[in-house]
Amino acid sequence: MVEDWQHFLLPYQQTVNELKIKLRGIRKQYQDETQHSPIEFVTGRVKPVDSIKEKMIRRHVQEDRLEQDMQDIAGVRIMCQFVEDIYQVVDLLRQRSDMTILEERDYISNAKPSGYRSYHIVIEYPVQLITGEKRILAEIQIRTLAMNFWATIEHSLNYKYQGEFPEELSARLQRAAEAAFKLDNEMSEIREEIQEAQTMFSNRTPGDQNIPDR
Ligand code: 0O2
Ligand code: 0O2
Repeated sequence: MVEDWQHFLLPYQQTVNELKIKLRGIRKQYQDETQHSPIEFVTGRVKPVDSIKEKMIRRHVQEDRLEQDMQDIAGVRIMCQFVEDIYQVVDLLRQRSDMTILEERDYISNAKPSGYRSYHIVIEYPVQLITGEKRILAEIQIRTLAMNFWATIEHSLNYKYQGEFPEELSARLQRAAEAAFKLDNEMSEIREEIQEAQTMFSNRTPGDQNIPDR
């Protein structure tokens, strides 16, 4: 039995915190250079203990195998404006020397039957503890804002229906996923125009925004 979950999860919390800071740092650097950032925002969480226990039962994970077999105890999510940004982020992550990519799962080219789309990367990340270095597995999910919108809503419905959606709802969710996919494609078509406008806007200093006096 894992007797002290708080103790067990501490290095995972450290991993999530460090990854959030590092990934948000990428966005800051693009902003500093007034370039379009492929990262819109970053969130992260340590999987709640109840979800860990539930997944251990569902996936037949033995407690002594938990660290190796449950890859998403530490999870960070990177949201992007455009599908193209996702692949740029993946390239950035592949070049980093502070983490090792173990697995990549492309649920964008291969959407899940539910309609779920995202790019998943499993990394091994070294955290420095007072007892020395520990290599922690973490899952990075990279998705567009539209994919995130769909996944967030589908996830909350999942809680209500415990994954057993009525057929009609399931079909509607699949159609909604298609619509989100179309939205992403439409946005990609006008990406250059959008980015030009965003760069122009971010170049303006507060003083020259020409806000009329009241
Ligand atoms: P700001 O100034 O609000 O943008 P923490 O790691 O403590 O900073 P926390 O509470 O752990 O944040 O939350 P989490 O879930 O890791 O990340 C939430 C961050 O995502 C917040 O940023 C939200 O503002 C940001 N966020 C959530 N939804 C959106 C969205 O639709 N668009 C954008 N641009 N950002 C979003 P911060 O870091 O708290 O700062
Ligand atoms: P959370 O923290 O509630 O998000 P498995 O859990 O067995 O399906 P596996 O093989 O370990 O998954 O990894 P996979 O499929 O690469 O990633 C699982 C995670 O992807 C899920 O975590 C979700 O965050 C997300 N995901 C996968 N499929 C769907 C889906 O159909 N809808 C939504 N909304 N999210 C999905 P968890 O375990 O659900 O945890």
